[in-house]
Amino acid sequence: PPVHAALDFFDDQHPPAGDFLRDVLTGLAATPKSIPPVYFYDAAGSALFDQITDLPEYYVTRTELALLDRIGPELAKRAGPGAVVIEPGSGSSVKIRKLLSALDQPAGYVGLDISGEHLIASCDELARDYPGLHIGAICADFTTGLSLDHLPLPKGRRILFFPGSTIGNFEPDAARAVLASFRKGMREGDAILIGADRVKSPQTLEAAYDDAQGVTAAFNMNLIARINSELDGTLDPALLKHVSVWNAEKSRIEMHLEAREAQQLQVAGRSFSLAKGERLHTENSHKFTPESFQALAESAGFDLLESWSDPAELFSLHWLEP
Ligand code: AVJ
Repeated sequence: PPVHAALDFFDDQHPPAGDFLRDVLTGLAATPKSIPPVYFYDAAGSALFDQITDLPEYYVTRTELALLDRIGPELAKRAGPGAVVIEPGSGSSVKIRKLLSALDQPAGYVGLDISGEHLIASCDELARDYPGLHIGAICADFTTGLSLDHLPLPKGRRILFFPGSTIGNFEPDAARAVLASFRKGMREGDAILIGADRVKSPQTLEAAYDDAQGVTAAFNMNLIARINSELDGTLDPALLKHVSVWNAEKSRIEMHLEAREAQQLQVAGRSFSLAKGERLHTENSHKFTPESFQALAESAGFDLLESWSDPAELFSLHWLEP
């Protein structure tokens, strides 16, 4: 592909496309039934997620943004001048702009995302607004590690930016593996700035994942629309109910789609049945205490140097070094 004019490099690592059909058939055949959360984010699902970040109940995004504003000067001090910021799974450009604006003359930015088109568009806009910054883009799946050695990155300390509590989507072993794979691509003196949502009252958490306007329900239900239209499914959304439940033992919010009554369904010509009350498990969002997050970071080979939280201790940002 042609290198985009505004970018220093575009490195297409050709991430294999997820196999939606295979994953749905496997998940529906399993007990309990489940569908992986990566399939939430088609165009409609991404638009719904953007709406979620503005909901009164979903404190996560606005709390992290306010925290980034507040601790900007401390982050600048920690990072020092001339840092190169690398963002695995670069999503909202609002957060990276806050970080880049806070830092002391950052030398470069590298966005990494599984969707190349979206990535180039957002790196392009950054290039327009930060003219002195060297900007590169990598189309890759961050869960398989970071491969940076062959790329023309500016010299300077590398700061990985992994906000949003995306790490909470992974079960503990997978979360450790993701962090450990980041560490492999890092050198002495590099750092990660990572967001992690905190354990809090089950009512607050359940409301954040089951809002009054039903946007999160629509986000969850979008999986059903995708299965019906892309995989020749026959699921009736009216027979399913969005549920969010706090699993205290596993310290996570779970989202499910629960059968309001017993039903048969077809996907790509295969039949499955759901008993009344049976659930399709669609997402886990793990929540951390300061101690549980430190344990996770250390198990992946990092030292936790500093943590910051909002005054209500809803959300934390952590500074890790290998
Ligand atoms: C994007 C994974 C951080 O877990 O809070 C929001 C996804 N799901 N509402 C989260 C989500 C339902 C979100 N993450």
